[in-house]
Amino acid sequence: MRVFLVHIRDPQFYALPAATRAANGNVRVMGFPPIGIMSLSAVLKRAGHDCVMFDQANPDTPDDVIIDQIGRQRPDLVGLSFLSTTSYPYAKLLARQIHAAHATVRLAFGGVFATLNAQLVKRQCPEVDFVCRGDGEQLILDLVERLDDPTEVAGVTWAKDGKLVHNPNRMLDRNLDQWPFPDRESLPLDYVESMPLEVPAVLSMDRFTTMQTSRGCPWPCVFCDIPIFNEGKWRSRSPQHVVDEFNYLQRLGYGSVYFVDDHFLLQPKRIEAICQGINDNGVTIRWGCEGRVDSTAQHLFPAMARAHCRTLMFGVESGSQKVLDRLKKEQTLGEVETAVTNAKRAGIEIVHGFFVVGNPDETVDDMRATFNFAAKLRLDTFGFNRLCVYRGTPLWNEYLQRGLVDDVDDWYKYFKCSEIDPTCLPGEVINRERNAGFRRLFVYKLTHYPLQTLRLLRRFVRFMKLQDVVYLIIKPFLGTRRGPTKNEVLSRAVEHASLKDAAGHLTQMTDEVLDRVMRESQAERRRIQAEADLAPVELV
Ligand code: B12
Ligand code: SF4
Repeated sequence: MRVFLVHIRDPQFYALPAATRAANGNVRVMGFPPIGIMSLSAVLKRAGHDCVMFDQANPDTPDDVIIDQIGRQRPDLVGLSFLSTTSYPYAKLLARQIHAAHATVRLAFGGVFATLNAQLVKRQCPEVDFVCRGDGEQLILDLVERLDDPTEVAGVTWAKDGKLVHNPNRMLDRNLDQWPFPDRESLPLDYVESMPLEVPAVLSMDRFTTMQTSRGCPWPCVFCDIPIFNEGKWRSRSPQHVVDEFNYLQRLGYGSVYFVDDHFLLQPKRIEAICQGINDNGVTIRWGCEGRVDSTAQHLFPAMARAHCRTLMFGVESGSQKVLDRLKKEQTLGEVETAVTNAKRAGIEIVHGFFVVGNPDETVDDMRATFNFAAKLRLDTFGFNRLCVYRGTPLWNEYLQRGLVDDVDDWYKYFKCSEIDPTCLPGEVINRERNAGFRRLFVYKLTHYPLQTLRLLRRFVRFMKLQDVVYLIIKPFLGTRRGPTKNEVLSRAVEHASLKDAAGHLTQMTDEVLDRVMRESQAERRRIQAEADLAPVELV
């Protein structure tokens, strides 16, 4: 069988650096590689199938090229993979375009959002034959064997004689070692390692990729989809399997890896064995991961640093215990301080804190406490996002009960909580407090931790345009801006607030408006890209 897999990109969450091509001719993308389709491609190829991948970030294969290739190569199945609410509109559009051009080609959707909303997605996108739920490895193998009648394929939502059929869930497979390493080499793209800051902070120009060593997280945070997607379970690969992948990546010349695990820090013995294996095998790849601050593996932070763990990211969320409890984060401010201090003492170079503002029942004092707390912590970098609510999460269910959202009308929409929940502060107040908080935080950092701050900025200056670094520093002092400049659009960040707003609005448009907006935005991106290709090379 021949399968096409397309990673749907939300343009708000990746960037093409001004120096678009690497020395090997590959296009450079500032963003994470599409490890979902890479995992499926490896599985399909091992089983003897033919698989061609596309990443929508690749300017050499825009949608019309993908559609054209479908016509030429006639795949038996085209799988569209996307992560979240904000990428669903793009998946929907491409599916419709493919269907319009090639009505007989079989289409499948997969990923977290599709999993959690499978029946609704199938109803809204009748042109998509199969909405695939949960892990895709065994599912896609089963599906390609039964494209004409997927009755026996667990985890698929489809239609028979015009009626929706929701096959039973697939049993969660705990044996993750059985799958081959992702097929990273078949896409002609080089991914650039960058931090999710307001302006993209390029960390290195090493060959960069992601790895998944575990799946899931068994905590109950009200805003998070992960426990539902993984049925509250945490599953992991064996240390040996992870170390084997590190060895393999080192042979391929990768210098930097980020784990997309939801909670890497869960099992001390496993972490210890991975670190030991990395050192014993002489692996020098630098890596980063995320985990909870109440991890019992903190005594291993020094071992992780020795095994080249460079980045550690914590979901701090808030500096108010009241807000943490409201979010059911099940962590204390004391635990946050301890974890950050331990990580810095252990020599982890970049310790990042994810924060959320605009939470239910949060007051101005709570927000101020959050920024003051962030200032005191020895964090190197921060992200302060507005809390959003996604269908499937406990918060969504609470909002349903409170009548703030409607499951029929709102399931595919991206809402900041403050837009719909009267117990949140109004948006203007949140933004005002956030800007003021940033300013206080930055001044505090510069005066209390000058070396730490300057070291980090020096790292950024190595790979970023000076004007971007300057912008990163002065942004909190600028007040309200009018929107991104062309340069910012080009080298723009994963966390760019105004673009994220645009992404949110996009999820709420009618399909007709969406179609027009998409065409215009694609034309705009092509135009900007054409200019960028002519611009002088700025990255090393
Ligand atoms: C890494 C990551 C990112 C990265 C990079 C994403 C990328 N381009 O690869 C960045 C930082 C950019 C990011 C941004 C955002 N993210 Co994010 N992200 C993740 C994270 C942590 C891991 C994703 C991953 O790589 N998984 C590993 C791969 C192997 O799994 P997978 O892609 O799901 O694929 C498997 C299956 O789903 C299935 N499958 C997938 N596609 C297909 C297709 C077919 C045909 C089949 C059969 C099967 C199949 O098979 C694969 C193998 O088993 C997830 C959490 C999670 N655990 O999923 C959140 C997550 C997906 N993100 C989330 C969100 C909300 C966002 C943002 C909107 C955040 C924001 N407000 O700024 C943005 C939007 C991103 C976008 N639209 O592109 C939410 C989505 C919730 C929702 N309902 O929308 C998640 C679930 C996190 C959460 N805590 O709730 N994210
Ligand atoms: S600890 Fe992190 S991954 Fe786990 S449920 Fe909470 S937010 Fe989600």
